[in-house]
Amino acid sequence: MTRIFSGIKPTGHLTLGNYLGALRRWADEDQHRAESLFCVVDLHALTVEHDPARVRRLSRQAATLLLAAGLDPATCTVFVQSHVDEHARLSYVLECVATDGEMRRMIQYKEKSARAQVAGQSVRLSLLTYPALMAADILAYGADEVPVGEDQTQHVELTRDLAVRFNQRYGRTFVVPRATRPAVAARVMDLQDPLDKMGKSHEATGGIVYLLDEPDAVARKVRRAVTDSEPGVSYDRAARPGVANLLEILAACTGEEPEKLADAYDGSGALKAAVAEAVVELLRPLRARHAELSADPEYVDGVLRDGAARARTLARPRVDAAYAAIGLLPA
Ligand code: AQP
Repeated sequence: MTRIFSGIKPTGHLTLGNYLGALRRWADEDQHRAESLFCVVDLHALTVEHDPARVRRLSRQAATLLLAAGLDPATCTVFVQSHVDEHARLSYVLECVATDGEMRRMIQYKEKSARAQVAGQSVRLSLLTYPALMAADILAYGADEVPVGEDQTQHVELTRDLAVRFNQRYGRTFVVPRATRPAVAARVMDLQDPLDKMGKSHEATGGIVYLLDEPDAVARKVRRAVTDSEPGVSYDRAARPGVANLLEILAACTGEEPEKLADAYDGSGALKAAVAEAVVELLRPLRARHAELSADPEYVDGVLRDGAARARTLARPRVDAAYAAIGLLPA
């Protein structure tokens, strides 16, 4: 049976980008068609400046949102990365397979290290080595598929390279995984800066729709979305990125094609009103379920405990095999 692994980083409140690019597909499709593991990758949240209490809070909130989005612990495995030691164990071995040049080529490293420098912060070594840990997350489970938004494709490509290289040098140990992307909304853009992706850790929040935003806040952010001075509505990502982003969000909410939707609106005001309504309705059940689950933290903790136990059982033999293959004496 196909195995799927994917994760979400508790570096901020989850956004509409995270939902349309990842969570929704995990819940509606992936968990039903494959043996799936979904993880709150909290170790990755330590690669940038962070407040420990906030990371703890956001980790629980992310896990609760995964369940609110429809992940069913009876159907898939939901857990927290730091609860399963195999991720960190394998990460070191993969750092011994990866090269410095490969890590420095990663776009996220370039963007986030530049942002840290502008903010006068030092760049953590773990920001550079983060893709090795991400590769370990995936390879430990023998995942065939990794459903991700567009921004994570490069990291999955690197994971493939590391798996192939390890297998060639030390004997076949890892499944070589592939990234799968959603048909639309693989890259939801910031409503205030449609050339930049909607990212949960960005400081300017005016163009970011958070999953737990009040409906009024969602509508306000959409109404204030930056578009352009062209009359009418047309779908052209390069020439009209703001309008295209709104059309793609609406397409993801309604299941229609962005090109077709463009014909249905004669101005950006009407388009924004439709997007605001569609997003508010999309998020309504998610918010309601999140409120119910938040009132029962013991249930969420129990799901995470059971999930980690199952994940450990799946990961340990493969990580032990990698240790043996690379030349480490069995304990
Ligand atoms: N804007 C986006 N559009 C579509 N998909 C997106 N994803 C993230 N942003 C968008 C997808 O969500 C999943 C989880 O992402 P992550 O937690 O691993 O972090 P990220 O990819 O680095 O995204 P963020 O939200 O922007 O976090 P920060 O600001 O901390 O870097 C992934 O499948 C991702 O592709």
